[in-house]
Amino acid sequence: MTSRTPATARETLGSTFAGAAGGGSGDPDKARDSNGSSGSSGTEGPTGITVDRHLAAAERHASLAADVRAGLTSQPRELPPKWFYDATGGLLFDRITRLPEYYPTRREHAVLTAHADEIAAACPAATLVELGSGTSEKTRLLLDALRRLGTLRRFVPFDVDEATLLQAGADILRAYPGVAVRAVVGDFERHLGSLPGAPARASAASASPGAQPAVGGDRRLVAFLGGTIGNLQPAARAAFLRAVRDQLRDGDALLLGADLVKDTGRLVAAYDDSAGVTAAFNRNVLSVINRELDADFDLRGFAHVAAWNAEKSWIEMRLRSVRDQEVTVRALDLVARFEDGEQMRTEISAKFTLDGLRAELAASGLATSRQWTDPDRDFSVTLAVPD
Ligand code: AVJ
Repeated sequence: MTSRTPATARETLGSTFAGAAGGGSGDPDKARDSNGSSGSSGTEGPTGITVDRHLAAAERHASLAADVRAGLTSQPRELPPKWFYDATGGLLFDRITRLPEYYPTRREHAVLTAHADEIAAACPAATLVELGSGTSEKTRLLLDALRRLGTLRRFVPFDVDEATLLQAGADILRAYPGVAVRAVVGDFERHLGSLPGAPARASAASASPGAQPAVGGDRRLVAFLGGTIGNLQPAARAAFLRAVRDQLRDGDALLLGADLVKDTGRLVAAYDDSAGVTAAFNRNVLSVINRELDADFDLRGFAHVAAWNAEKSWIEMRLRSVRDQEVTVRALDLVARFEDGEQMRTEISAKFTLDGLRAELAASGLATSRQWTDPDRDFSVTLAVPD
């Protein structure tokens, strides 16, 4: 794909992905300004996929370089989890979701299967936004419910990985004729302000966030599923939730999937499966760095570690150097020496309580309207609205 700088690039892939009902070239979105700040119109027609890029390839590369430099030169060393997800990482994560030990995906699926119609009734949205959408599989349960209700008009998948987005968007377009797909390539910690139909907050609404009513067909349901919120540290979670809240108007809602605290043995097993898929997923971040930054990590030189941090209430994944070794990252002109036994953290996955979630949401200006779990109380889904 073309990479354009610096802000948003938009492209309508009408000819490639034209929907059955659309004819492919008449998307009124195409004429809008690149920040999507013209608000939602009542006339948007179903067409192909529109792509908003907030993260051009060059910027993504610079961001990876900065993260790796900071992570390898700090003590203890640490890499952020967002770089797991290249094509291989995406496939490995897909395999993780089907592992017997990895319960979150199945449990969340069960919650959404049981309660999608209630969710849709509570927020009869025209637009479903999905943050960190990946392959958008669970999304279909929500799309189906909104379609049954007759309110669904638009799907907005939001992800860092453009290839995944386009694939998922094309699948949805085929399965839901008449629904417009507007994909957003971005980092949900940085580019939330550019959701389609977002209020022009900078000028107007800072004094009364949430005060702009989401009239009728404009209503948005913003889903953040899978427990990905657990990848963020508490301060980053608060900032993220506040940023979401600032995008929500009256009538809009956030649907948050979050994993719950449980037996430590089950938690650790979910991140250290017997087939070694999670270990391969963990080491894959080293392959990404090797390829993108011309580094020479030997993947056999690092062992997978999963540990429960009770004080912080999160699972930590780490990579442990199995010998003294030296790694060169040529693109950064950096040599990193690892001691035998040294551990580098690669992910946190926080686990929550139902009360704790409600309190965190409230602290960010979000009132919980409904909260569901699976029968075993393994995983939670919370619906929250601007307070
Ligand atoms: C995609 C962030 C929800 O934290 O459970 C799975 C990622 N890491 N196994 C999680 C993951 C190891 C996953 N999230």
